[in-house]
Amino acid sequence: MKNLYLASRNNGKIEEYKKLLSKVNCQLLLQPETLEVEEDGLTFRDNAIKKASEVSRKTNNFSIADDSGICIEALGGKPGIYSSRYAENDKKRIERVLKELHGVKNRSAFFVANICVCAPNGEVVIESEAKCYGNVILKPRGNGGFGYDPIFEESSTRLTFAEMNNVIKDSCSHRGKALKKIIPDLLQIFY
Ligand code: ITT
Repeated sequence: MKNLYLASRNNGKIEEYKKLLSKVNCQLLLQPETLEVEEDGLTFRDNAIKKASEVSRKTNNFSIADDSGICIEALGGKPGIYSSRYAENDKKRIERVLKELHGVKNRSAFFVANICVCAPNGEVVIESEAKCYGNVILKPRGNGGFGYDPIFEESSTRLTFAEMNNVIKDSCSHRGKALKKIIPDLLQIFY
């Protein structure tokens, strides 16, 4: 069985990938503690490639990374690629977004996930991107998930990501949809 390093330090993402990759015949390993990747790209794609290729090269194994975030229309697409850096923790990030949207009628937003898989030499072998549309609600709802989940109400279900169980979130989320598209490619490498 081939190894696949998950190039992420985000526990919320890690839990999602453990389930999303359960049908792929790989040994899922976590990014080495000592490996720090600077996210200085200007697009989700740049950052996803950077994370996956550095982890692949340093571990000499396949790796998978995503760069993701929430883009809010009334904020001109912010926080976007800066979603994880918008404040020091999830609670403060949510507070900042709700404050910036105070009194704003247009609450449209979407999540993006750009996934990149690299070969042991750091070469990009699979890429995928997907979005999930919804609205930023007025106050948090639900106890599950991570990040901005409690304030993002997904359009088709009218549930926040934090109100969904894993199966529902994976079926409609940016990450779930981006990963689903590349399952056949992953199965060609990991068999
Ligand atoms: P890694 O780079 O180590 O994977 P990170 O948290 O820094 O962790 P990103 O740079 O891709 O990852 O930032 C993504 C941020 O966007 C994340 O920290 C959350 O704040 C937010 N985010 C992404 N996907 C999300 C989801 O499904 N639910 C809630 N928030 C999400």
